[in-house]
Amino acid sequence: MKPVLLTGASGNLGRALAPALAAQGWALRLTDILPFPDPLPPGASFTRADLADGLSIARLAEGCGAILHFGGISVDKSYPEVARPNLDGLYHIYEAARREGARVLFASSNHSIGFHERGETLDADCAFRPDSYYGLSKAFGELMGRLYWDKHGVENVNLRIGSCFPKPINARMLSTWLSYGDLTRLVTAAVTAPRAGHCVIWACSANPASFWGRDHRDRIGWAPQDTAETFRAEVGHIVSTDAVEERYQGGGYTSAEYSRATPSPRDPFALD
Ligand code: NAI
Ligand code: 15L
Repeated sequence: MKPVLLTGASGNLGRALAPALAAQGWALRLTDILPFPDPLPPGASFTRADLADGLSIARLAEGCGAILHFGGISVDKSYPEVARPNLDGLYHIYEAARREGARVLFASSNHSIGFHERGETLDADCAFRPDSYYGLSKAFGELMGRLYWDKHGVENVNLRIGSCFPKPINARMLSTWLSYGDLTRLVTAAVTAPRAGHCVIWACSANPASFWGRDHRDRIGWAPQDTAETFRAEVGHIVSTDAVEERYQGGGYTSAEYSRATPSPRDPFALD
């Protein structure tokens, strides 16, 4: 198996994935703008680099069979803060993948579709409804994957991650939670599947309260094994007092800096 490049290695998900994937015998190249805070897993190397530096990303990707792109701004921030790492950085990742013939796994987010209402069950081909500049950068990333597959045959698996934390911390996460174990199995399936093309996966555990329906998981042979339901008694009562936050799938990202005079009408045929 060729080496695998993992960006965002020093972040929460990178630090969970690095030892789990190394334990499977993968040769990992870890990178982040911040130092890697843990002992290096066996077979892994770490190089500090900025995603905005295309030459460094190109060098790091040399000879790699897959790029797990988890680096960048991971929360709601201003446009200038998001643009370089999440837009320019993504371009550097895709250019490197094109040169190397590598498959890209992109850590997309539910915030690319956050302004869909919670009562809807969405399929993966639903309209993008970003709830922030961050969510917009994730929609851009998924579309970058569409372009590079259609034009250059660069395979890419877009993991539209819900909430990936050790456990759910509020009622919304009973719908959106992804366990670290399910994430590791998802990444493994996405890298090792014989063919991926361009696909989009709702990256959440087997949550009965999920907002999400059909996607391309059968193509890579992944099915989640954990469920947020185990935590219902612990967190099911934890809701906010903000009507906008509670109405939309993206939660607090939708209500942040919300300045619309009247809420969007519920009628899907209204001019909203
Ligand atoms: P995180 O913020 O802990 O990790 C992101 C890492 O990217 C950080 O270590 C940071 O130093 C690095 N980074 C930021 N700017 C960079 C730059 N210019 N150059 C190089 N590295 C840079 O986020 P987390 O939770 O680990 O998420 C990982 C990925 O998964 C992110 O792309 C995030 O958007 C996505 N995601 C995570 C979700 C979650 O629930 N944890 C949900 C949806 C998406
Ligand atoms: C995300 O995209 C963020 O990276 C993460 O920090 C959480 O806010 C998550 O979405 C969520 O929606 O819970």
